Amino acid sequence: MMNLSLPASFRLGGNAIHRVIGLCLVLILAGCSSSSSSSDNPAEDMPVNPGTQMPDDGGAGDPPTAEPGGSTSGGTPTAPLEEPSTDVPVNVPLAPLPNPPLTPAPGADSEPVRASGPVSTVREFFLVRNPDRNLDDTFGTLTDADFDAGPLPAVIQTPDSVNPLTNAAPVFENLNDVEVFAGQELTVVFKPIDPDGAGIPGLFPNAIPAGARYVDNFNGTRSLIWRPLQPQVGIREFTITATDPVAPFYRTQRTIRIKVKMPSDPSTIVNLPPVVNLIRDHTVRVNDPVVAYIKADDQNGTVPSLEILNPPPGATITPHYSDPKITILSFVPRTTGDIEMRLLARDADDDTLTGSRTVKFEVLSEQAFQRPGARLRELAAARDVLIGYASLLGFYERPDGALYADIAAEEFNLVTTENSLKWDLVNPLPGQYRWAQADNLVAHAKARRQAVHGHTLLWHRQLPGWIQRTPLADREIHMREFIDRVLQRYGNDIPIWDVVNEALEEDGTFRQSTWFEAMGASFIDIAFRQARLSAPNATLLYNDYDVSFDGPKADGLIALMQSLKDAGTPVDGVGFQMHLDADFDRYDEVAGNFQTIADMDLDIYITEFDVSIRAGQTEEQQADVYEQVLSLCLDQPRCKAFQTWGFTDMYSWRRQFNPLIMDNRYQVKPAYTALQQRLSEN
Ligand code: 9MR
Repeated sequence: MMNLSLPASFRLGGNAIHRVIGLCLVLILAGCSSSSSSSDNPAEDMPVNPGTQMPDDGGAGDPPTAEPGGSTSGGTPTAPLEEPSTDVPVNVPLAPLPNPPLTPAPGADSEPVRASGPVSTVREFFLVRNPDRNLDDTFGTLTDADFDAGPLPAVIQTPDSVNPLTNAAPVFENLNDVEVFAGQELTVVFKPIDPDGAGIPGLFPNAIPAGARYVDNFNGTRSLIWRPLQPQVGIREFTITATDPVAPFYRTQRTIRIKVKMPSDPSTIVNLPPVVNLIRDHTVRVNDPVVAYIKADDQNGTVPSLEILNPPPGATITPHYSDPKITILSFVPRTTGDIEMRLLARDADDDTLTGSRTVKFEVLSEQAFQRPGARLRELAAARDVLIGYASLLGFYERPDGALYADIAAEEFNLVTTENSLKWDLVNPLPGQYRWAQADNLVAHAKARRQAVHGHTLLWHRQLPGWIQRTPLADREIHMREFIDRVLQRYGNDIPIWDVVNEALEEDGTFRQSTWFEAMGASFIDIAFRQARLSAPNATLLYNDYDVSFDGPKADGLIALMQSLKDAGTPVDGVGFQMHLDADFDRYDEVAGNFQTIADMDLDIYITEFDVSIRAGQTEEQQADVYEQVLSLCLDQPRCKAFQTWGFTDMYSWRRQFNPLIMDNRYQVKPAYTALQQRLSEN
């Protein structure tokens, strides 16, 4: 294999597990700054202010069906490869994928079936759902033998700028694996120490077990407090990272194992009252079919019964096709006004234990949703720019699904798969595929003449547990097989793809990830090459956040794109996510960075635009940011699309900051009018 010697600073040296390697421009221009001044970091693993930057879904992320993603908790660390590749290959054709494949290709048993259950909307085609199968992820789960083998060693990440001889990595005091009986409360205290005495190391956890609390003790330590119940019996891992007080990207990661055992007397486990989930208040349109998925949950693992105390007239109640905890209520509101319902879940073992919730559906007339002026997609088409939104997973199973689908189709000519193509959803277990959500979205887009933007083939998040537990040496093939299978299915229907998402850290260095630790930076090149092979005509993008305005991350992006171009990697453009706040004003920097990317002969897509309204900020400020950034796109010939990350605040991942162009009741905000006006101007 022929390798190009890239500028030294782009080359990846040493063991990728133990080093965070900077990009050339970052090192040269920015001195490998470790600052992280992001305004809005949509990714999870921020070192500086752990805990404050977690993505806030506002409940928008989960599908209402019983098709949750796989575990995203860290898996069993595998032995690092001897020396990960340090060069990006140049114009090297990829070797054929192995035959037989490493994991089985999607088969007939993965094919979606026609949906039998009720849905809110979609008249143009038959909806499909995933086949009803048991998808328990036991692949590679931990055994007693793993637990008995003793604690895992620390993993230390050392940036180039740190000399371990003069600055020692943080250590954890008295941290061990633990055992607990279900029903008992467990407290694990994490005490990080800086051996140099330069201060108290920062701490951030990976994934916190459901029902556990991770608390700050305000003395430099944090605690994990957890009372596991029956469903949690087994062995799991909890990973925590300490950051050096002087160099925050100098990190020590420890993974502890927690063994949850069943007590000899199960009645010692507290029986918690059930709760009513999935459903909340909604605004709907008169005469639309409404379906409401209502889930009765019990943390003890039993299935509660559900009573709907005052259902709307003519409502039908249907069990869910595969999840016994979900009940589907369907009705068509024939008059405007409010509908209020009381929902009561009753414990299966003790019928005095109940949980309840009252929900209100506001039924408005058709006129209440009419918007003045021309639709955004008509205006955008006249400007030769695509206008897009990210579509909610399973929108057709939400109470307001009909309204959602109609407004989205009226306003946008491009739609991004917000969650429906993420790996944990599509391929939760080796050889098992769930295509229904994406199939439905693609069919809907076709029927409404929208192009689809595929998001995202490769990311460090929303990965199923099984892929994180695979040996490093196998990951390149797993990655290529996944890309190929998704593109084989959708390559003809989806013309634009985010091939690699968020490979850079805030300081412009490569992010430690399932992919980077196995292949070094060459995973990016390999992913693009595979994508080109599998979908030769698609537009292939690298997508990231906090790269539109100046800073080490933008420098890192530019260095990365230049290196990819130099290496002949088939990349066609950059997706600028742009999750901003309403006080944003760095437009000159954005225009400059757009131009730099355009000068590299790359297209520009504004992929995940939204503008949070923080304390003291106004909808007018928000509208101004929408207008200014749209202007930058219209003024830049290489800018092909302006895409917002959703369109109604109701389903925004940052719902509490109302970042989108319509409010929770589908009423237009000043930001909508600003886009309309700007698109109408010359
Ligand atoms: O909006 C998405 C949210 O519903 C998901 O729960 C979340 C899961 O990680 O991902 C959100 O979308 C992210 C996108 O895939 C990549 N860029 C950042 C977006 C916001 O977190």
